[in-house]
Amino acid sequence: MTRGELIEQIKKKRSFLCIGLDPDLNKIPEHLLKEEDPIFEFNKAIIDATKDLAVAYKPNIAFYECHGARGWESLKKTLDYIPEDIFTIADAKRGDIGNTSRYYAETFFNYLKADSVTVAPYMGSDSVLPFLEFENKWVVLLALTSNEGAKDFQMIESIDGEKLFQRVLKCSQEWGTPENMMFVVGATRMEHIAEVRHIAKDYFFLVPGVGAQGGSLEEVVRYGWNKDCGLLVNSSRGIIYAGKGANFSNQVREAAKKLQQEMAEILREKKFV
Ligand code: OMP
Repeated sequence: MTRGELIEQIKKKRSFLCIGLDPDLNKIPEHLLKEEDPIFEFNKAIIDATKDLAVAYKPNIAFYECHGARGWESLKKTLDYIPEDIFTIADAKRGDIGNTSRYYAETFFNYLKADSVTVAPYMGSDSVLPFLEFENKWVVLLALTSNEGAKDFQMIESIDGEKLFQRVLKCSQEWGTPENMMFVVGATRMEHIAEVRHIAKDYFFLVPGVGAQGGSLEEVVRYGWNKDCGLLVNSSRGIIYAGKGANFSNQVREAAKKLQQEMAEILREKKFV
């Protein structure tokens, strides 16, 4: 998917919602456990209930890989099931020496056919560049993450006062462009999101941390908005586990709709739609 197509979807759906598909067999409704592929059935119900509200889905690979070959099968079926006009993010946080990264990229782009993959910048340019060689595919690069441990390395300052995440943001703009790279910026790091926007003006941010991790949509928009919206706000547990029992997908839809309506209001206020 191109950047223009993504912006078109945001306008059309009046939403910049990304739903995280992080299925946990201990949390999904019990009746699904009888199905041959409970994870796929769970995801399918969520996609059916929310596909008019979300502009992106983000399956986190950990929740599939832990089930071995069956998990990969569920992941592939899930990605194949997501409608073409919805942006897909394979949340795998990969990155390795060049030739290895190339095969990671083939896995997520050619085999799974995801639009994008999350990549860790730690190993530097040759670990990221192979992901950027695929037409209409995206790197979602970790810049400033939402977890507590983000401060351990990402906040380290060099002698001239530049923090590591700032260096990542500046340096990586020599590798990718706003057409094929986004940055992960956690919704729990509000004190820095404006700084990130200042360094990466035209880029989309994937913002996880709203919902279960306590981040605020309003603040994300206040500090992270750009002229093209520039935001994909993710919620995983806050949406996918909103419902219980046989009709769980009704409550899932309600939870997604609540966020989408807040987004629609913001887009209207910003005169974006
Ligand atoms: P919830 O906290 O359940 O909404 O899930 C957040 C999702 O975003 C999980 O799949 C995390 O792995 C992912 N995530 C973060 O929570 N923080 C980050 O800084 C980066 C990510 C990510 O790359 O998506």
